[in-house]
Amino acid sequence: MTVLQQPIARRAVLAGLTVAVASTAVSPAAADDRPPMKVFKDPNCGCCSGWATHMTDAGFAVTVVEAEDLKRVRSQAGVPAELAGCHTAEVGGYIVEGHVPAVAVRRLLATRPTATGIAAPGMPMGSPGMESPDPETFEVFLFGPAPGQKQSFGLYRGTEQA
Ligand SMILES: [Cu+2]
Repeated sequence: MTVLQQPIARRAVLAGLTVAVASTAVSPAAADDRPPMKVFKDPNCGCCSGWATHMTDAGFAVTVVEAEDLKRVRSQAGVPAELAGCHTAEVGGYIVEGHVPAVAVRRLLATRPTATGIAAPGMPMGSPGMESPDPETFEVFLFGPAPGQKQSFGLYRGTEQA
């Protein structure tokens, strides 16, 4: 090891220690944590704004990006066409497609499965942003990273697990 490399190696060790300390202290801090989330939506989509508000209320630091070509955003994000919703979000290294409840996103970020992301395809009645007096039960899917890879991430009704 050269003299120049040494401080970098020491810094890496210190960074590792910082991560270890932070993860043991995660429980009390979790409530104040505001994971940054980017929401790509069509400028004219009202239910997309409703969903962004739901995520903000649930404690995410949401940035809305008005996108002209959501189909392109979706395909670049690796969302299979059959799982398409009306908006696409990025949070914690994952993609969240459509009207997924915040509790499902929290579970995704807490369990960190090997996947591209989760999706609530279509426009489920009663889902966050699609509030309805007659909510339906809808499925959230975990998808990727391999093309076509998809499994259930649970059934939801309104903002909660069904
Ligand atoms: Cu919608």
